Amino acid sequence: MSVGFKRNISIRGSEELLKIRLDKPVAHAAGLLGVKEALRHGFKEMGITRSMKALLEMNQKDGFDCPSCAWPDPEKPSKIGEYCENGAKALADEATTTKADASFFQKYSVEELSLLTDYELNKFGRLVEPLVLKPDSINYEPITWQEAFKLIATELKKLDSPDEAIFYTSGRSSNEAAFLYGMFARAFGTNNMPDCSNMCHESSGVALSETLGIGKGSIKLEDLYEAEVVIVAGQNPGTNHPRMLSALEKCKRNGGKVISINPLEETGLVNFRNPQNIKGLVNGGEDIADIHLQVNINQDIPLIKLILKRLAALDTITSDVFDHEFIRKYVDGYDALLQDLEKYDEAKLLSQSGISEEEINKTIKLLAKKSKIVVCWAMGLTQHKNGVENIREYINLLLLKGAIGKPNAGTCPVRGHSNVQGDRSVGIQHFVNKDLNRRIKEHLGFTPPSEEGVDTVGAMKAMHKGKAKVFMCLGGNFLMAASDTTYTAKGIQNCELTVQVSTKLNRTHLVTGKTALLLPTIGRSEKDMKNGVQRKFTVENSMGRVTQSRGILKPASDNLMSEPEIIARLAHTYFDGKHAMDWKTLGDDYSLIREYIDKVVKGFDKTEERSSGAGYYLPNNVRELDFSKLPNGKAQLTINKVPHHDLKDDEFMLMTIRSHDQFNTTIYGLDDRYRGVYNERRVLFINEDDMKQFHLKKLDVVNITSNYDNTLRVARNFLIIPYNIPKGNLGAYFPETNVLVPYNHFADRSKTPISKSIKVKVEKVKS
Ligand SMILES: Nc1nc2c(c(=O)[nH]1)N[C@H]1C(S)=C(S)[C@@H](COP(=O)(O)OP(=O)(O)OC[C@H]3O[C@@H](n4cnc5c(=O)[nH]c(N)nc54)[C@H](O)[C@@H]3O)O[C@H]1N2
Ligand SMILES: Nc1nc2c(c(=O)[nH]1)N[C@H]1C(S)=C(S)[C@@H](COP(=O)(O)OP(=O)(O)OC[C@H]3O[C@@H](n4cnc5c(=O)[nH]c(N)nc54)[C@H](O)[C@@H]3O)O[C@H]1N2
Ligand code: SF4
Ligand SMILES: [Mo]
Repeated sequence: MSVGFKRNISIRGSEELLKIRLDKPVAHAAGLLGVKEALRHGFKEMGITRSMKALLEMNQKDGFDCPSCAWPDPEKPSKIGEYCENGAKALADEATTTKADASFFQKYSVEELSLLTDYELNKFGRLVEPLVLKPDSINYEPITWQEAFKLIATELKKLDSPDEAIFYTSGRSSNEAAFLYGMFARAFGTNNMPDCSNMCHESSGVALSETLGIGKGSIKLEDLYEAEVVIVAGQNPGTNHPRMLSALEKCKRNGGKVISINPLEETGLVNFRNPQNIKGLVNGGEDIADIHLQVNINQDIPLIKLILKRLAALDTITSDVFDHEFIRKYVDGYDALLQDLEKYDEAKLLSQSGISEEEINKTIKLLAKKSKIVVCWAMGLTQHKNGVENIREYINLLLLKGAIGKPNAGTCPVRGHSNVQGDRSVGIQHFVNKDLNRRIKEHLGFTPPSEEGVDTVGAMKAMHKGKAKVFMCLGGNFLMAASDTTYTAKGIQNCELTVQVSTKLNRTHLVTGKTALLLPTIGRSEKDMKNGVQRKFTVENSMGRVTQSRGILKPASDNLMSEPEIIARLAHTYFDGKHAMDWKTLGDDYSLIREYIDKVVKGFDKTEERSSGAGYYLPNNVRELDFSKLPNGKAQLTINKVPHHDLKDDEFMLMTIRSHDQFNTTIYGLDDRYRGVYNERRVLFINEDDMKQFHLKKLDVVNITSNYDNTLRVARNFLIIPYNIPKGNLGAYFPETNVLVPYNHFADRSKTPISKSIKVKVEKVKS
């Protein structure tokens, strides 16, 4: 392939060419401006009629599930609309009327396209026909669906071992698509099934499984409404789960209190105007967080240890701070934990956490007599070396307070992608589940492999070492989502064939194996028709409720294929119609897939009928206070170490976070309204004292470097932004900073990359 193309295309309009503008962070989340923003995106991308029609059906019982985050809909949705600004943006992004067809790919080579930003790539619109990039070509060209399936089948058959193929999944796929995909990978012979969850809530899954016996949260949406205290730790709901603010608002109206634990004072937790009620539209809103504990990055463990120590001290006096009856009946490890807490010095814990004595006192006062406590969390806890321990420490607090397995109390790991939880439930797992394997054998008629496969980090390494030759992705943008972008890119380029089932153009389509296939699929909001009948599919939200989803818009092209059908037809071609499962028929009729899911996946039952309307809850042992699978049949208190980072004088802790205008690697726009940054994403949030100490001025240009295992990694040309963030801490956006995250550093046991605590230095390039 030739090199040295000039960057001769730009789709940035005059609006986007503006220079960076800074403003105060927006004080109020949502409200009128939120509604206006949502509609602006919708109208621009998909026209007024389509936008209004689609928005009114989003998250309604007979409509479709919002393609954005996994926050649940209320069991009784409001008729005037159950969506938020960012849900509307996600919809507009998917349902855009702009299209990247074969003539577009003929005009621009892969190399020319790769010079554009992620924001620009996404703006080219929907992928509308299957395309192939041949080894001797620099342009994608059209291919028929059948030829594409044959090509994949041929490459798969050439492999020396099934483990030379890797099947990645991103969390937007339906239960039906994910089930077929996972079963195809197993029928083909591998458990190489990394998924986006490995980079996301894997630490939660591990921590919850070993302490409470299920890798999912325990609360239902309605539990939040009457909780006495909701702790929101390491999560930015105003941007990433906006309708969670409505639930918190309800909780507050009922007298509940909210504690935010976060290095940043995130908009929305401060003041929230609910666009779904008139008061919220026009008036001042609700201050959501009663207490903000501005913790240092990755110092949640010392903070919680300090809180536990103080509560324990009070409990020795009054005996009613911890729930002793609950602990006796259901909890293991009480004495050991209390003994361990004695080892720690309170003053040291306080200084490590970065919180003031006054705030700690307020927190203790609030928590002491309360037992209806919910802890909500997301990536601020999971993406650290000690991610699993972080979560276990918060679970200690809940268990000591008896705040588990009762109404209005419990765990709430707030999931990311709209169906990431469902995908895992129906079998996207790289590890071996003997029980599942037994049922596959019994009901699907083939023997699945019994060796553990690779997760995301394992996939990156296998490709890098040339051990993987075929890499298929059901959605997502693996290159930009995974850590260590340069390392990952080299790995992907080692493959013989890369296959991307996608809706929109992204960088993983441009950094490819020797041959690459781009298979365009139907989005959530679109009608999935077969022989004149519309098909439905199912999803599972963050709280374990299974519901149906049915798109309403005309698909972006007649040449799209649904995800289940793509997998079914690939499997049919690969097995040449000779396999225990009738793949072709399954791809046509999803109700048959649901029948198989009911038989093979524990907890799914009569999904065909029960998924309609408000849907149904999957079983959850924590809600039943059943810990019989755990040691001594009890929930487990755990002893967790305080993390030490040993930063040198010129080193900082960097967290890589989301702006208000992106969904993971999909960049909707260049603004982060809630943090007051406009027209620019290459920014570095830093404390003003640190700026003084390191002689940095606002908008200075810096390079950020990390040095792990003697490898220097550099993210170039970031603008300095003074911000309310603890000293020694930095914030910058993902995925621009993924180049800094070392592939070999991840959470113990969950292997989630350390995207929220990267040791870095800052070097001034120019003022
Ligand atoms: N609009 C929109 N919605 C989304 C997404 C999106 O990109 N855009 N992504 C989806 C996905 S896949 C996910 S996983 C979720 C992500 O949802 P979040 O986890 O809310 O997303 P992040 O931006 O990664 O924010 C992490 C938060 O943790 C804080 N934090 C960082 N380090 C620490 C720490 O050490 N301790 C504590 N206590 N806090 C810390 C940060 O300041 C930030 O507020 O959102 C989902 N929803
Ligand atoms: N540094 C750093 N890295 C991170 C994170 C972080 O906080 N910091 N967060 C991590 C997290 S939590 C996650 S979940 C991962 C996200 O990792 P991924 O899930 O791999 O990435 P996304 O950006 O969500 O994927 C976007 C692409 O999905 C495709 N797509 C969208 N809708 C559909 C659909 O309906 N079907 C199909 N087939 N394709 C579709 C589009 O082509 C789009 O370009 O990133 C992780 N990486
Ligand atoms: S909270 Fe999440 S699921 Fe609900 S409408 Fe907003 S983006 Fe969609
Ligand atoms: Mo995620």
